[in-house]
Amino acid sequence: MTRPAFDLSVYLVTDTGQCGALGVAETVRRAVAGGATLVQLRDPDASRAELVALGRELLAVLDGTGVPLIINDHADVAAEIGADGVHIGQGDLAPDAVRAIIGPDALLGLSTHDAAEVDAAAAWGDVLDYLGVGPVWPTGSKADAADAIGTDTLAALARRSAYPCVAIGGISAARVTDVRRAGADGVAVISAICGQPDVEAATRDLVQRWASAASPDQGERR
Ligand code: TZP
Ligand code: MG
Repeated sequence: MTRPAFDLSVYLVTDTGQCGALGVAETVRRAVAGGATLVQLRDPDASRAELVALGRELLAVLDGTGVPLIINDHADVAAEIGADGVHIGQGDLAPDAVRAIIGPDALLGLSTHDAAEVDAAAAWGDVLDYLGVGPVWPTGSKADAADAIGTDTLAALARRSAYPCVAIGGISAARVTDVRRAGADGVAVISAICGQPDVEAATRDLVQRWASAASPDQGERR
């Protein structure tokens, strides 16, 4: 098992609509120039063929950058195009089924919303690599998002988790410090990057705020 090293700190989740005229590939290129550490291709409305084409385009953009490409939901697409990993939700294919499709060397993330899901995830051992936790705040980017959990619950879930945790949902630049203080390992964002007037600058702002925020093990809270 030789999974790529991964850094959850500024994790871009793409939204084709919010990327607008700039497009997903150019948004990803600029976000990575600004310091994004991980990219997830997410487009629930795309056909399989469109995902394969967009995924290949993003792999070309990311080639040589060291930034992994994760595919939302579609393990078969990830395997076909040679993406670095997959991110699944609670309602998707089970983690072991996804792992069988993507092989031992790809990354696998799972979305969680509460303590029961975080505890259940631990049973998957090294089938999983990281957890998504949220939505921390209400989000306009996912129509069927669960209720917001807030930063106290985020902190409790991050402490409880056997895996590194990336927080998601309503995370703006102004909220990055609170997320890091809660003990998460990163921020996953759509609207704080996609559709921003200056994608590279918006990403760099997230990166700098993350870098200058204290995590609980560095600061006063633990
Ligand atoms: N899953 C939980 S919240 C969310 C997803 C995909 C959307 C996050 O988007 P934004 O714009 O960063 O709130
Ligand atoms: Mg899903």
